[in-house]
Amino acid sequence: MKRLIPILKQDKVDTDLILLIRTILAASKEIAFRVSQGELAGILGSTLDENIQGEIQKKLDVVANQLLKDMLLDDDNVAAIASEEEPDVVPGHQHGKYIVAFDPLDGSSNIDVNGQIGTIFTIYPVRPDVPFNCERQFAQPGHQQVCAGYVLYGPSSLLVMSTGGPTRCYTLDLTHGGYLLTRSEMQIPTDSKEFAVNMANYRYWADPVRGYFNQLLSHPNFANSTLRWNAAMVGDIHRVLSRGGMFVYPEDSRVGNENGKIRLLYEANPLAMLVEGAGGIATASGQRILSIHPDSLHQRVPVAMGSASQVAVLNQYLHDRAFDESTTHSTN
Ligand code: AFP
Repeated sequence: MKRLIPILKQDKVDTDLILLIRTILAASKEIAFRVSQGELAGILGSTLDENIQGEIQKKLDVVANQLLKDMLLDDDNVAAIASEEEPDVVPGHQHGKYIVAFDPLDGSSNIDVNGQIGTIFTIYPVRPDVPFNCERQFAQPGHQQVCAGYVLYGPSSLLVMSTGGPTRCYTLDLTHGGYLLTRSEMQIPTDSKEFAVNMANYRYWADPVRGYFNQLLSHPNFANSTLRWNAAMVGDIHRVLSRGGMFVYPEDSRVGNENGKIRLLYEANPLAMLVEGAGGIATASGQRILSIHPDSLHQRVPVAMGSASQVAVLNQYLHDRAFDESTTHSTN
């Protein structure tokens, strides 16, 4: 089986970028080890602190964030860091070539139940036109990512990553501590009966979103549809990449969720790059996620990504309903 670094060299990835990816993966191996230790490492449960999203931080969130931050700040290639667990940009090295954003542990609510969790990361080239350590460094649309990936800590630890070409999957080999290539080109089936959405949020959705899911649950055209929900986007997207389906987190009426829950910079963009690299589509209110120009570090976006035909049907339905509503208003 092929090892990661020779594959990256074969893909002609810049040497400094390879070194940076190695840094992130070194941190991921530390996190994987602590996750596997669970209660024995004393890292289950919550801290007394809240992150910038107003969510109580889990101990493992804090540990994973610190590991990634410390190791990345030791890397001269890193100009700046952004994290779900950090309110502001963390300055790195003035002459660093890259900026890095990450969600150190996606799916935190699964930590204490031994469920799927993962680290999501993204790398952009540094912007030469703004100071190396300012928030505007991260105001780049997702199509400018030079690398996106996640490490899924499940029964085995998997790395799914793209450096602009295909989305590849590697498995962490605990016997020698390296990632080995296990799927060289992930390909999302164009159609599937599976969908992932938190149906408990139905009461908060707008009418068109409710209408689509009513149809999905009851219309004969959608017979055999099956719901899967991990409460960890990284796990849901891994299933979608593996056997198709669609992940949806729409905007809703709860305070703070006007644009949904998923963060553009370190969740939606990297996962969108992986989904597109595997032949799927990734949208926010019908727009390609990778073309969105960010307006803030922790910006949220409503998300629909996965099998091309399934996401297209959803977007068409929402588009038609929006059109119906606008024509009804204009004729009244
Ligand atoms: P965390 O970043 O707090 O772990 O949140 C995970 C997440 O953003 C995403 O991974 C899940 O799909 C989603 O939240 C789950 O949200 P619900 O609370 O609505 O199930």
